[in-house]
Amino acid sequence: MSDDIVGVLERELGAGAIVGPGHERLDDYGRDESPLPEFYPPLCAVLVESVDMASAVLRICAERKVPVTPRGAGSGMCGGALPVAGGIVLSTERMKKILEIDAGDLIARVEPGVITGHLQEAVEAQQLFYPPDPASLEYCSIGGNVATNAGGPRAFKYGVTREYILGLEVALMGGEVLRCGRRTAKGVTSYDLVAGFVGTEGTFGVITELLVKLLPYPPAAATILGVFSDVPTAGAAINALLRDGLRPRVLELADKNSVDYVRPKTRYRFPANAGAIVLIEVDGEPDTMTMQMEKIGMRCDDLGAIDVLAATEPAERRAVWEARRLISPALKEGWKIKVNEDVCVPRGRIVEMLARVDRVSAETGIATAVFGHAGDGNLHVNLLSNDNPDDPDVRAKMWAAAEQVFIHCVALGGTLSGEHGVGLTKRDYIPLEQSEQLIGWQRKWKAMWDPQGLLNPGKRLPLQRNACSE
Ligand code: 2HG
Ligand code: ZN
Repeated sequence: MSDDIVGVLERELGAGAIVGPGHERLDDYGRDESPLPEFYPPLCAVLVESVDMASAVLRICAERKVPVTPRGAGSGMCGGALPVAGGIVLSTERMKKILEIDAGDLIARVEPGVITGHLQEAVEAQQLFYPPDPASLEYCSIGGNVATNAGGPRAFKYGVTREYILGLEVALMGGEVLRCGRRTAKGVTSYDLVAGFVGTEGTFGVITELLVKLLPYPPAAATILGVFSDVPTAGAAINALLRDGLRPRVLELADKNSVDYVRPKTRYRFPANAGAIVLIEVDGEPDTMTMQMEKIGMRCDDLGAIDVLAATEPAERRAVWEARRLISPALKEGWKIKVNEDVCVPRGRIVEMLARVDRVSAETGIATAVFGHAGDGNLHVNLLSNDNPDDPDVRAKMWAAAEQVFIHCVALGGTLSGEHGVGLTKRDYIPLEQSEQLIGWQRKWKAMWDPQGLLNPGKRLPLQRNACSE
């Protein structure tokens, strides 16, 4: 690895682009929102402002065999943006321009550092809709969302990020720039490289521009809160609503622990007797929406809800959603250790998965909070502890419990991650779900884009013997 890489980058890109040794912010680039106690300071972070700068960084680093870890807003929960192999961090945080919003073509063209919530506000001002709504939407970036193929509550009706990415500009290791995809609503002329890049967590290339698909803004939306006495009844109600064929835009669950931790932090008054909450949101034309609300409310009553509350006013809905998005930060603040998983099971197995999480908690004595996108089978299983986070035995116990959760999830036909990605934290558990053959083909695919293994090394796939050092 070149010793003088920081000096070379400074000369080529200008000192203003470099957060280098001794800079008070450098350590920030060695952390993200994952539950890892370690931090991995890079040699420097390069804050690129254009595709040309990104391409130059990737050329310089490839020539000198320096590892590069791409980074968006650093809100990832699996260590995907941590420079575990050293080298440099390539941050797109300064690439914040919304280049174009076209209401006729129903597309937006944006840089990767645009904050997802800002994109939503900008398109909403033109009566347009960008549905993916990760809970971190106020601070995560659209480039990071593409890198992880982020989901969110509205994925239940509208699908995940991949469904909204029509085209990408990607800077590749070595400096080549590739543009793939299309501006049209349909198109099958080439292999679908866009889909191939989405969700690769910066291991294939660095996204420098995106063409995003938009929808017309739904004329009206309303939120319903089904209050249940316990999680099994709420889980069974979710399954029954799914079987009814109802398609609200959101079908979320939050257990008692999740609600109790967020309660003091939010303006929304959750009912005191809530043992579990089912959060449902409908949208559409006002009259059909009202019909849907009535039907869902009545069904919740039939299915054992102790209360059904409606939030139709924008201010009240904002308060509900603010509360929902605060669950994860509230738990993080409330516990010394929060190992959060995002397993996803087939919809028919939700109730069973919830029961198995309870079993893991009873067997290990580890507290849990479960919430998230239950309608998609995507459950945020949070393992919580107030033991010493620096004690390796404590951490080993937490990860052993997480492994049990993974094993149960896979046994039910599920997958380890529904939306947060693999990064570092799930990398070594992949063989629980995937065959050697499947992992082998993914290694070949990765090697095609990054033959020297320098781009975000040590992520996404289990380490091979003699692979990069950590
Ligand atoms: C959410 O849905 C996020 O709130 C965070 O995906 C989940 O902290 C978590 O477990
Ligand atoms: Zn989530």
